[in-house]
Amino acid sequence: MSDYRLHCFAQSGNAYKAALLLALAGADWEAVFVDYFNGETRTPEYRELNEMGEVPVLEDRDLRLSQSGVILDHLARRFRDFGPKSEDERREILRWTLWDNHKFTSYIATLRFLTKFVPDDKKSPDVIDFLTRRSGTALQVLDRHLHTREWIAADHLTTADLSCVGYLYYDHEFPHDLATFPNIDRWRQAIAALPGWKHPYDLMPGHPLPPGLPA
Ligand SMILES: N[C@@H](CCC(=O)N[C@@H](CS)C(=O)NCC(=O)O)C(=O)O
Repeated sequence: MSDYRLHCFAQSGNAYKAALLLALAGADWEAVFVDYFNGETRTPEYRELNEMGEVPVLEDRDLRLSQSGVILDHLARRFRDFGPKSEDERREILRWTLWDNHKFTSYIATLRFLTKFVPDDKKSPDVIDFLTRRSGTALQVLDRHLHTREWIAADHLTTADLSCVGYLYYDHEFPHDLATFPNIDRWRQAIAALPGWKHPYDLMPGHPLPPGLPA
């Protein structure tokens, strides 16, 4: 049995945040596939695993954690890497992780879901337009922040970077060209150059989706 079990699926950038940390840390972990696109997270069995009905869930022996931010915090303590080296860094990591969950991943993930996975006849152009503008503003915020610095919250890679980068390797799947955010582009390529890095579709199960589900 592996040290860590991560309930995940390939299209989940929130799960990727945790999977990427495990991969970069060289951890002994296994992916447990969640059949999200066939409704598994809405089943009573899955609600037993996570009352919030969300992916990811991490199992570490008897501990069962949900919320990627909590999982990242836990794993950073386990591996003594990716975490804060001072009180200032701890606050900065928390600040950017909260921002990511509220203003960055939330908009980009929802925008990508609507544009890539919802059938054309069910798409709402107004909602897509709103989310494109909100996520564009958030991308500008992060790009400006990275103008003068290599990493988001410290002078080394932290869980704040792993949280914010969660959806940014699916960039051909949402309507923003990341080349127009040069600091973000440089930073995400620096993460992709780290030993152990893999694209989410190569790190977690479930890609490509079977026929009949959105491509
Ligand atoms: N804030 C949560 C978001 C998790 C989340 O939204 N996960 C998606 C998959 S990427 C999900 O399971 N959604 C199911 C639902 O909202 O019903 C986290 O960071 O873990």
